[in-house]
Amino acid sequence: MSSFEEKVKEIERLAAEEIGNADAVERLNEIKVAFLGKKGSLTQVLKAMKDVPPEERPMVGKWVNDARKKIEDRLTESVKKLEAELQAKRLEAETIDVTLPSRKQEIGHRHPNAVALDEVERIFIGMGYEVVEGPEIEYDEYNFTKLNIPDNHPARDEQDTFYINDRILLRTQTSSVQAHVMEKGELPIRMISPGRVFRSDEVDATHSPSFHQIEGMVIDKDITFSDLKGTLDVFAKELFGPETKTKFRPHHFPFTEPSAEMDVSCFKCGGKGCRFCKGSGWIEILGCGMVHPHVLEMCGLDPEEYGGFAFGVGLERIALLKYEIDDMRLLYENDVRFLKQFS
Ligand code: 2U9
Repeated sequence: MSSFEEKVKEIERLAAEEIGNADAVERLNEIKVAFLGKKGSLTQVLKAMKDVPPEERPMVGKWVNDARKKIEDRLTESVKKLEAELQAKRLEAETIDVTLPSRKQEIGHRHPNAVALDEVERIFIGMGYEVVEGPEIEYDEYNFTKLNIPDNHPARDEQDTFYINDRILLRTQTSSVQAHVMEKGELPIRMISPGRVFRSDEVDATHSPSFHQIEGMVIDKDITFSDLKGTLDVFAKELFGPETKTKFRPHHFPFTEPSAEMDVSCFKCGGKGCRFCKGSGWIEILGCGMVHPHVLEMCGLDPEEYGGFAFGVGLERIALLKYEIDDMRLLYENDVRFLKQFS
């Protein structure tokens, strides 16, 4: 064997050995440069061709080319193999075990106000009432004047009412919605108006500057105080259970005459007296009365022909009582740990 042939074979053997030992694509690139690059060992052999007799040069050229081809093939094959191994490792690291239990997602819950409102609406819709909503920003005329609360009435005081300007305010009661409906003059009226109201109150366990009311009103011919009592008695029994008793105490509101407050027998102790009803056996629940003739007149109705009753109840008060929550602030914080008790 000529020394050239031996040299080429030796280079080929060395390259094969180094390619076999390479453990990274970068290393294979280095090997490529070391053997096949401009200054590579195989290229050096070609450069030494000038010392070869001309008739032997084609033979030497063939050896070199064959060796180059073999080294290139080995390199390509090794690159492929290493990349496949790398990909396999990556896939293994990224494997997801789809049989593992998933992390529990906290989902939202309905607010006690929303649950209580649904219940109240269901009861009144069942008695043929319509649910009407109105604007939270009102004219003082609809919030006060038409409800028989004159200019000098203490309820208009800055301390109780958020005024936007001297005629426009954040409504302090949803009765303003009723005043609008009466003015439309489509009679008879049987409606409730639930919604947010605003009063300039300090926050404590039973007060908030923003809370919700549900006010109701019936206007027709020949409506009596017995209609009021019967309707609200049905409402109380539906809301707190069929054994619930009701009691009406005289009261005063500017927009109703006569006026009353309704108590329900304590649904905790059945009326015997307990901590819940502070020993009295009764729980105050709402205000009510016969719509004042002045109010009817100011809203465009003839009090000689039409009359009716009205009532108002605080939604938060219903929610606190029904779900036995002892601090109203819990209703405004929206802490999921609190809300999750309600479905
Ligand atoms: C018109 C005429 C009269 C609605 C009424 C009450 C009594 C009442 C309060 C109870 C607690 C609201 O949530 S609360 O602060 N309301 O006591 N509301 S009679 O009377 C009306 C309504 C509309 C045109």
